[in-house]
Amino acid sequence: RNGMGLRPLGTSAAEFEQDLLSNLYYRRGTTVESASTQDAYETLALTVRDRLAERRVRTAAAHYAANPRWVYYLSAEYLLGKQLEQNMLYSGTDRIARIAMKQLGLDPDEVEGLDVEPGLGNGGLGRLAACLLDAMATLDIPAVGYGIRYDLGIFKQTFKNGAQVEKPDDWSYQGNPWEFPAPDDRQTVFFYGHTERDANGKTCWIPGEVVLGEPSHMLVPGHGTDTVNIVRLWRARGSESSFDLSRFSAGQYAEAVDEAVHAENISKVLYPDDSTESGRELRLKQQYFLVSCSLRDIIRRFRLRNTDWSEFPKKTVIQLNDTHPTLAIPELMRLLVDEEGLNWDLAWTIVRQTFAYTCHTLLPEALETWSVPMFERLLPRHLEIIYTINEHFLAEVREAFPGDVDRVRRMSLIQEEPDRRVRMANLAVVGTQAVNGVAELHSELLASTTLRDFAELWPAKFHNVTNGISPRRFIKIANPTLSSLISEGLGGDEWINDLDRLAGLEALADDESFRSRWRAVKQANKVRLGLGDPESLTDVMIKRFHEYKRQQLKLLHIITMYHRIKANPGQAYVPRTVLFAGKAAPAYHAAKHVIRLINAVAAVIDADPAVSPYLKVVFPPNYNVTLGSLIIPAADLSEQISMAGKEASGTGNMKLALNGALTIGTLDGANIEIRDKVGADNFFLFGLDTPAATALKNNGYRARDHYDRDPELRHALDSILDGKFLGIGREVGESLLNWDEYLTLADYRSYVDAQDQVDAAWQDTDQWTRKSILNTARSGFFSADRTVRDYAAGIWHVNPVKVGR
Ligand code: 26V
Repeated sequence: RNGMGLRPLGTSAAEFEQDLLSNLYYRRGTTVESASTQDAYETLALTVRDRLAERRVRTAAAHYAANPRWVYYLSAEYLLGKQLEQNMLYSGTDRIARIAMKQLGLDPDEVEGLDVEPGLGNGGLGRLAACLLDAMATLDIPAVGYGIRYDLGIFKQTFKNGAQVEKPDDWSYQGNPWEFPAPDDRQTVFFYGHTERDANGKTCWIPGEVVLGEPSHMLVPGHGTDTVNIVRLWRARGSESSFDLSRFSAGQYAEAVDEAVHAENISKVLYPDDSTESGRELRLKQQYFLVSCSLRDIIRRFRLRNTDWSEFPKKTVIQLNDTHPTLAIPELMRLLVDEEGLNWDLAWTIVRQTFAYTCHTLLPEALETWSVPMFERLLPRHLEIIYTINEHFLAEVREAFPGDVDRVRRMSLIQEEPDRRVRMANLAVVGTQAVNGVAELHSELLASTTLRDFAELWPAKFHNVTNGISPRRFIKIANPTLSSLISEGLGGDEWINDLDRLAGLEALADDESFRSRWRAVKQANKVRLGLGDPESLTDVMIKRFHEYKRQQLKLLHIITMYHRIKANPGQAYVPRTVLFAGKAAPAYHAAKHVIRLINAVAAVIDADPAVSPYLKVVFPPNYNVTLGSLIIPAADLSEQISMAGKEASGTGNMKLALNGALTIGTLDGANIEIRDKVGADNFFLFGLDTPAATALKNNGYRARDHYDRDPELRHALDSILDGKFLGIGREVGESLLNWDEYLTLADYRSYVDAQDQVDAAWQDTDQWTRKSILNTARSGFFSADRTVRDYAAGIWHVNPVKVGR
């Protein structure tokens, strides 16, 4: 019996089968004879979930007893990926669950196929949040993730005539068996209204709208440990007072619920633009909704064991995932000063000690700012608080840099020209004890360019924490056959929680039979993926579409190969399958033109029998964690070709290297660290580095010079401009030739030459396999476990809490 006086759940297939039957009957109200596949799926999910529940209860008890320092991760986005497979692995039920299902006459693959991915994020930032939660649980760090439970996740991408068409992603219309509703912990959130000062000079906010935040949570189990943390997601609801009773009684039913429907819009949909600031009021409302609910919940939890506010920063660190949750800084000031009656200076000391900020970009257009009039209407008290923070802060700047008015203007929390806006990144730096970038180059560039003034004022505040990925999700689960081979090679599976142990594979890189098995696994993964010839070099570029990431450059290379094959049809070429996957923001027209052109080029090549034996371009729609997990294990070549200085880190680059793909890449983001680790011989480097790219732009870059000088480039661009690809892509060609913001043409020759080296290397099969093994063997550093240890030691100063029996 466990601590709850309950019979422990069985660990045999027979017991699992009994529990399936019982859950099917009591939770779904049906029997095996009449169950639908959906009934079977929900029942399986509940039966697996039950086996984590006991660990969750023990975790909560251990955390309560320890009253530890907590990490609270605030993020507007989480890309958790499908839950079923992961939870079967973490609960050790994968084998018995399948046996039990077969015993009941169910097809495990069909049943498991109904698991859906909650797409509550855009890309790298959202997936990083999920990987860090996984690693925190695995390392027994007491942590809670807070986010928004969007009704509609990232749109579903479809293609119509090769163009991206977005469809809504109603991911939970069947319900979500992984979620625990927690209605007792609901919170009240206020918007609009005005502020008033009472007789004692105390300020209070008289709000104009009330919305409820309803929490539910999903389990975040650790791997190989008993810890089960949670991620708590908030959903907006109209408050009772938002139902207009007089209208309801007068028979105007629909009108009576208008306000409630309006309130529920707050968590209706995820904003799908990553890296361009949208500035919409609803997005600011989402951000404040997340922050207000989460902070009240954090304080509620603090008060379970503590009374004294001075203890708060000792027991709490709140990590801000980019600037999206930065309103937490003025919100905590408001709670401490207006509601708790602390004096300003004490409150500010507490606030600054509590927060830390991770920046995920260098693109100036991605730095969030909010128009002051809009901000003031929605959050009048927060604007006053920001003004006061700014006054104190600018006094500090003036003291440190007397007479430097331009610096004061640049560092102000308020932009004055051309219009008045609140600068969220500045607020995030001022209100936190630590700021970090996500790769070494990125952190250096933050301190030397984007946030330079702040780094000069507070150099010790700036840190680097290089991103990492969950080895559970991205090799153990995504690539089971390679994982088995690795475990066999290393004589155990401890490497999954201790990724540096992959170094033990180095010796096997020279073992002929190990190499041939390694190749066979890659081959089988290509067959599983089912796109293109498994014998061909599988060349993948999988990421959001953005001009700075330069899918256009990959496309120019493909067109160049096409022309070479057309010109010399008799020759032997290295057969390639080029795989693109990724979404473009719905309003990002330039990126959508690139998507359309890729699909057109794919069709033209497919229809050309002289070329199609050597070259195939495939573009499966709707890239997400699930599709990525199928593609990554099948990849031979990883395209990481952003303009140097633009990609903060990249994490797909790490997933691909870990799965034995070789990288062709620029000296950007974490590519630099990948190359350092795997060795320059096992990485195809090309292109301008950041100083050279910056210098070129400053000295008046002319894309057309490259076009004029390089006949192959000219041929490729001309064919686009002449409409050779179904008449598609003129916008892409013209933008490259006339402007080329991201130096695509400047890097073209170096890129194509590097691709020729790729072809040459591929022809030496043994050498290629050796390099592939070495990529895996030397990728241990990119485990999210290492990333979390870096945060824990350098920024959070937290310790693990072991969950006892
Ligand atoms: C920005 C915005 C701007 C306002 C509209 C909505 C929205 C949504 C998301 C974002 C964040 C974009 C930043 C991002 O995803 N950065 C990526 O973070 C990865 C994890 O650190 C990193 O590997 C990628 O290099 C970086 O692009």
